[in-house]
Amino acid sequence: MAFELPALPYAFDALEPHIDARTMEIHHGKHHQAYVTNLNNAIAGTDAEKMSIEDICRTISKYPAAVRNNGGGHFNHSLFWTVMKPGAGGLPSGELGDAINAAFGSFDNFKQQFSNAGITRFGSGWSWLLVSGGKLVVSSTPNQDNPLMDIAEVKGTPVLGLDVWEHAYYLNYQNRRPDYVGAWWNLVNWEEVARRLKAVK
Ligand code: MN3
Repeated sequence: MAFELPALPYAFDALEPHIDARTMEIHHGKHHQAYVTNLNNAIAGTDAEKMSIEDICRTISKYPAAVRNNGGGHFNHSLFWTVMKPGAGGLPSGELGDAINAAFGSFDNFKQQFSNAGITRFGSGWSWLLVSGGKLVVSSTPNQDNPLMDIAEVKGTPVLGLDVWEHAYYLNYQNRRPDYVGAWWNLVNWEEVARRLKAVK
């Protein structure tokens, strides 16, 4: 079965003022849709058609660049939409909050490390909070790579991801990536991050 664009779990304008409606409309309806379409074209008639996007990512070194770029794009954006929510942000609580404090010393340390990973990523890419070898760590990947991929520098299961491609923020923030990253923390859906962390364990 072909991969499909997942519906956004909120309206295009729901994340304003932090992310504007026009950016969301183009990002979801054009960029993510293109990754899905191009992925389906790239795997047409191959065994990958029967695989999950996660399993494709885990064995990505066996595939051509079109699968790596578009399959990564599909997985990454599918995660990205769910880890944001209108009126969210604040501090993670419960087991997730404890795990972040244990791994990074404090929430502020984590936030700084994760933000820097995105701000200092040259060109396009992502910053991640992931479980790697049983530990919570921060990493960054170029382009549409992700930590599931067998070619990733830091491998593991991502529970939070931030898109720092210019298409994610340019209309509103132009060259001010740090402002976008700073505003994005007001949207983090910690319940979804906690759910993903629990699923890893
Ligand atoms: Mn994007």
